[in-house]
This record gives sequence, C-alpha cells and structure tokens, in this order.
Amino acid sequence: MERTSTRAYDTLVESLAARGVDVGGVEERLCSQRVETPSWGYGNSGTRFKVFPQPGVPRGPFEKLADASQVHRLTGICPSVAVHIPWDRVDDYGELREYADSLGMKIGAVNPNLFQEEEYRLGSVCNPDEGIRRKATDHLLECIEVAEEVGSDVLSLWFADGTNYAGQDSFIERRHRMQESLTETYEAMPDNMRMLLEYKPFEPAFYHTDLSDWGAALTMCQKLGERAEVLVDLGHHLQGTNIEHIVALLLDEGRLGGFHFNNRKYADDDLIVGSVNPLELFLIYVELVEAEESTRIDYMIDQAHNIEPKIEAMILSVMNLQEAYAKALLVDRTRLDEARHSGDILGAHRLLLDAYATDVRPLCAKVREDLGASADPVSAFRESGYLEKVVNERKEGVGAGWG
Ligand code: RM4
Ligand code: MN
Ligand code: MN
Repeated sequence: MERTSTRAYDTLVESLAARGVDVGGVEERLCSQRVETPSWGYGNSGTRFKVFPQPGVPRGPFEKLADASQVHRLTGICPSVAVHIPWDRVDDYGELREYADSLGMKIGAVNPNLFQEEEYRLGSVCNPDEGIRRKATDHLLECIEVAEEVGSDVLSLWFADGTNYAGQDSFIERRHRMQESLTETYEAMPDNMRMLLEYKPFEPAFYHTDLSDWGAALTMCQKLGERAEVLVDLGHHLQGTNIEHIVALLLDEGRLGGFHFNNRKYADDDLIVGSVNPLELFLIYVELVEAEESTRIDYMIDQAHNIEPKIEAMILSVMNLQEAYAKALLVDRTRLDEARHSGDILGAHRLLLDAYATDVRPLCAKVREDLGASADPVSAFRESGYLEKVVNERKEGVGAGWG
C-alpha cells in the first residue's frame, strides 16, 4: 500500500498549526468517525426505465456483507451494514450475524420494506383497510425480532404512504392510523432499541406523503417517546430547502437520530455523497461538529448506483464524508463566535470558506493509514483484484437487486 505523501501532509499540518488548529484533536475525531453502508447499495438497481446489471454483483445478503467489508477494509470507518427486509431475508439470521462477525463487521439498522406488495396500493400503516394495516404492523414487529437476532439496536422506517389526488383520503385519519401502528411498534421494542423516522415530500405518492417533512416526523416522534428520532435523508427535500438549518433544529430538540447520506441534482437521485453539492455536506457537518459529541447519531449512506461500479462508488462516498467532516473540524470556532457577536457578517462567512477551501486530502489519507486502511482507497481497490475475483466466482446465479 502506498504511503501518504509525507510532504503534502507535513505542509498541511504546518499551515494548520499556524492557524491555531489542534491537528491531533482533529485526527482523533476523524479516527472515530463511523459511516454505515447500505446492503442495497451493493445490489443491482436502476430507474423505472432500465436496470443495468453489473458483473460480480452480490447474489444475496452474505455477498453484500463481503462487498461492504471491502469498503471498511480500505476506508477504516465503515464497520456496519444496514439491511432491508425482505430484500435481505435469510432463514437463519444468527448465521448472517456470525458471518458479519467473521468479516469484522456488524449489522446495523434494520429497514422494513412496506412498499412492494400488492396490498400496499393505498398505503401500509396508513391504509384505510384495517387488515392491511395489521399486516404492515406485523412486518414492523417482525423487523424488531430480526434486529434482535442480528444484534442491531436500530429500526429505521421509511413509508411510501401517501395519496395521489386531493380528496383521496383524510390527512388526519391517516396520521392517526400511523400513530396507532407506530405506538404498537414502539412499545414492542426492547429498551435499548431506537426507532428512526424518515420523511420524504413526494414519490411514490405525488399529492401528499404521510411523513412529508421534518415537522411531520418530529411531531410523530414526540408522540411516541424519546427513543423515536428523526432521520434526515439528503435527497428528501424540495429544491432550495436549507437542510443544515433542519439539522440544527433537530439537534436542538434532541431528536436528530441519523442520516441517509446521498446527493441529488433534481429529486431523490441517490447519487454518490458529495458529488453534486459538497458545500451543503460541509455545512451540515459544521452544525454537527459541536453537538454530536453529546448525542448518538447514526451516519448512514442510502445510495443506489445505476451505472457506476458499486464498491468504488461507495468508497468515494465515504471519502467525501471524511473530507467534509475534516473541513468542518477546521472551522475556527472561537473566531466564528467573536465575528457573530460583533456583527461581522462576512468575517464569519469567510471563516467557513477558509475551512471549506482547505485541501484536507493528505490529512484524511494519513488518518486512514493510522486506522490500518488505505491512503488511496480507490486505487487500492482497483489493484486488489477483488472485483475480478468476484466476477469470476459469482458467474452462476442471479444478482441481487430491488424487488
Ligand atoms: C426510499 C428511502 C428509504 C430507502 C428506500 C429504498 O426513498 O430513502 O430510506 O430505504 O428508498
Ligand atoms: Mn433513505
Ligand atoms: Mn430516498
């Protein structure tokens, strides 16, 4: 493995130290950063027009874990994988857990799937039909059991529930139906488990969605109890929404439970993290840097690759998260505070720009090496021969994907 270019690192450390940055402290924070990758990000996915299958794609949850462990091996900060049920359903979850252990990995958030069955045409937990709501709630309860079996303490919920036309159903009755189902689910969770509630303004429902925004999700969490928290998916806002402000508000309410990182240009595009709007990602981390030490936040990626190679795409997302976090850690908080209090608008703004403009790549490379990972994970992955190996091994059988 190639060593970090020490000259670039030394120069950076020198200039950061001159700016008064505690480089050791920053490196420590970077070493403890964790990002969970999604099992579904390793399988085939696409748009409603076409799914382009990729050679070597995993054929089931075990192989998805193996691919995820490559991302961890090379980045050093991704030891857990979120699963989606039933996409990742297996006969023996204990075996899946043991396999994860054998790879030095853990299973993270369990995501129930309440959007791919015939019955859910009018919704799952908000469906006007009581029997269908029962089926949906039973699936949520099943996922609590799965979580216990795989050793996870996070139930992460996203509902496709909503309506397509004005008048189709009652907003309020639907809200009450969801509350009833989630109350039952919440009460069934063991004491150490948390429920994350994800909002989304549209798609697949186009008139309204039952959890359309952070306010709808937050008020539902407040009704359920303190182990219900809001999950922010970066692709789930209307254009122009100030996501960092939402992050700050949820932190202040003590209800920011986690993230689904991805990036988008237009809608819920699920592209590589930081590929479209890296400044926004940095500004989100600026809000997180101080608050995260006193609260548990689950940092997860929710990404679906249509044409790009999956493992590399995941690695790139993780590196972009490392860099955004590193830059946010460089913001001179003391001077920022002073500028804010003295009304120095552009002074304050420029402190953020100074941190954002810093090339932190040598620092991140050094931290990855300290973690036993790779200074240059994409090249290391390409040189490892892993992809060629799995393309060969996974020739037989059907690649895993949506549905
Ligand atoms: C949704 C949402 C959920 C994810 C599904 C696959 O848009 O982001 O988090 O589980 O997609
Ligand atoms: Mn999501
Ligand atoms: Mn989404």
